[in-house]
Amino acid sequence: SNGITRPKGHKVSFHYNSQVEDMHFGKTHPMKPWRLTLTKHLVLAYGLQHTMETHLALPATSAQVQAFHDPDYVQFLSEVSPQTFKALCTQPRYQKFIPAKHDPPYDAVELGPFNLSTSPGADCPVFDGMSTYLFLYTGATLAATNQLLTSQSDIAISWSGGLHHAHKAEASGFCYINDIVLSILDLLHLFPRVLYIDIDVHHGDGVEEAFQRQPRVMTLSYHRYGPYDETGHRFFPGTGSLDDNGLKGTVGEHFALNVPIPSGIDDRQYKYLFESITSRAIDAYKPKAIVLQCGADSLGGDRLGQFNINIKQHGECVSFVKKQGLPLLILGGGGYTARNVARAWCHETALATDNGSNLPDKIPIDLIPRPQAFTGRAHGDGQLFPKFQRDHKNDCVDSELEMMVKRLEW
Ligand code: VJV
Ligand code: CA
Ligand code: ZN
Repeated sequence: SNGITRPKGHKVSFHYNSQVEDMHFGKTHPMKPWRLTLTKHLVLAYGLQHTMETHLALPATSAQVQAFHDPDYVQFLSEVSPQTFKALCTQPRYQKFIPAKHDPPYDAVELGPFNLSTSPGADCPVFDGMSTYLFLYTGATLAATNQLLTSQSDIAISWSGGLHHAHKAEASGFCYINDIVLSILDLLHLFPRVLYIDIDVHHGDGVEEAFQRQPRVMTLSYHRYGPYDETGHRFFPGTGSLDDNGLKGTVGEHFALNVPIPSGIDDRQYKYLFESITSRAIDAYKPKAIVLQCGADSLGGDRLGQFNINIKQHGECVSFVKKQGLPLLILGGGGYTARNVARAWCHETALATDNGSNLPDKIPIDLIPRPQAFTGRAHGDGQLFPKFQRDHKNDCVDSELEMMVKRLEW
């Protein structure tokens, strides 16, 4: 009735459990699970639930998580809470995971095993309900993956997933369980080659590392990368240079691609890089399935990001990948200016269901669940939030971007 239609010729499923919304990493921690509440409400307000299957996610099991992660780490994560943390830390089996000593600025927070901490400034804090949160976002991504494996969906969406920094036995950068690695391991049971694409502003280091010896997975990350700052650090996590191409001397060499980008990249420049490099990668690699991590911290105005990308261009990356017509898993990731995360991910949900141009700027009033929370404009017209959008110094030189594309041609 409001112009929203079902997609023609393909099936989309949306995997989510609202329980993840109630979690708090800490008072001023940048990661806000309630951005997922905003996303969900915007999706519902536009009636997009009628264009796809909505699946209530169940928690992943410890056995599923152990397909990638260390059993000791999984055990710890399944038991940890602010109440149990201290006692768990003293258990003998976890001693070898406690770092002896760490370098600044990491010494500002006291670290327990697995890079976990109860200090307020920690990247990976231990918080109330944390186990529930971790196993639920993983469960959502694995259910989405299963939809693709069984051909029940052509596109499966899991906005609470996409946590690309987690390692085998270590949390990193707000990520605890690497749902992406677990998903790709499942996809490899059926698909001979899987392409992973990561448009989060941060390097997808955890996924790249997990498959650095694996030619059946190609990882391709676009991210902010730059020189050392005054404090002796690079933009997090500091990896992902152009020369980082998979583990040298193994069959996995050449099956990781990295596109390091200076601050302030705009829509035109990002489109040029993304479309030329992604299409070359797909032509050469011929993947049978694609996993797309859609971190929204690459948007202009993000609290942590340093790009000037609009929602429209972010969405065009999704459309470009969708156009390939391969089984597609769409994941969330970073995104620290909550209202923009919701706008972007709702817009991309609409793109997945062929409703990209059907979202009016104003939400149909009778569909608004909580009127005061939104003022529409989910679809992005390239003019969103001008006062936030172009506030990063543009260090991107066209000729350098062009050279990068040339270097990545093979
Ligand atoms: O830059 C870092 C590491 C430090 C050490 C830890 N301190 C807290 C910050 C500097 C070197 N970490 C990054 C991690 C970014 C993770 C991005 C995750 C994703 O989007 O790629 C996928 C979901 C970082 N940048 C900013 C912060 N940490 C940060 C952490 C806080 C904070 C403010 C900024 C943690 C707690 C609080 N404030 C209260
Ligand atoms: Ca990235
Ligand atoms: Zn990020």
